[in-house]
Amino acid sequence: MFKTDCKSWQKNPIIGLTSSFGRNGSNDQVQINQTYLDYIRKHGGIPVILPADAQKEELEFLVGLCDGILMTGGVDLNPALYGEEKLNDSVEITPVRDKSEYIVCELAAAKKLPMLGICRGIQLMNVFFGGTLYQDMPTQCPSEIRHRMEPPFNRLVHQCFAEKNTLLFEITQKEVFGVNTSHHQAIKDAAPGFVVAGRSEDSVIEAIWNPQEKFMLGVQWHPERIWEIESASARIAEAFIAACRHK
Ligand SMILES: [Mn+2]
Repeated sequence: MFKTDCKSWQKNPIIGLTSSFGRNGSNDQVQINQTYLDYIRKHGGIPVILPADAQKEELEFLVGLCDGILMTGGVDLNPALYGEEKLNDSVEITPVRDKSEYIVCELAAAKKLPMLGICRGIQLMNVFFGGTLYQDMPTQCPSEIRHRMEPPFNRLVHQCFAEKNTLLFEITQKEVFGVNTSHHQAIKDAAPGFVVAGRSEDSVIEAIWNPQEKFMLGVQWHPERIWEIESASARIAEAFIAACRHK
């Protein structure tokens, strides 16, 4: 029995998950929200944490073990990465994490690994491949929708309209579905080669994908917190893990 279980477990794809880097008192901490791990496990993947403070050699080894990469959420990217100065004090950066995630992105792209970006993850993918961001949505693109919801985060608070003929629509089979929202930045210009796949009702970009790659999708909301109540978010994980299985 154990052997059988072990074998089927070994067939599951290994998914590398990026992590946060922060401080708690005098301690530096590498962290990840547990919901990301369960989102991967519940859809048939094995989560492996890629430490936010890892150097290149360590990441080369770890990414080498992976069948796919999930770029997770977190604080803002350094605006210098897309050629801008910090707009105001609302922009909170962690250069240590930026550096390791750039290496992960480079390695994953070179290996053509399936990539899913969530929240900061979509922003990271977009900036890495040459796109730009709104640094502070309330200042730069004010809207009636507040894209920073109050907890609990497992609620649907605005909508995403999926563009036809995109991977997002192909996966979800829905033109419109509910999402949660917990971001203070958003994509301004999509990176060269990427296509906008979904927008909210106030036209904020909620999803991008790269049609030249097998699976390179970013979403601005947090599907890992709502997949049990909105099938569109569950299907994203199913399609991602399926792509990693057949990489
Ligand atoms: Mn939003």
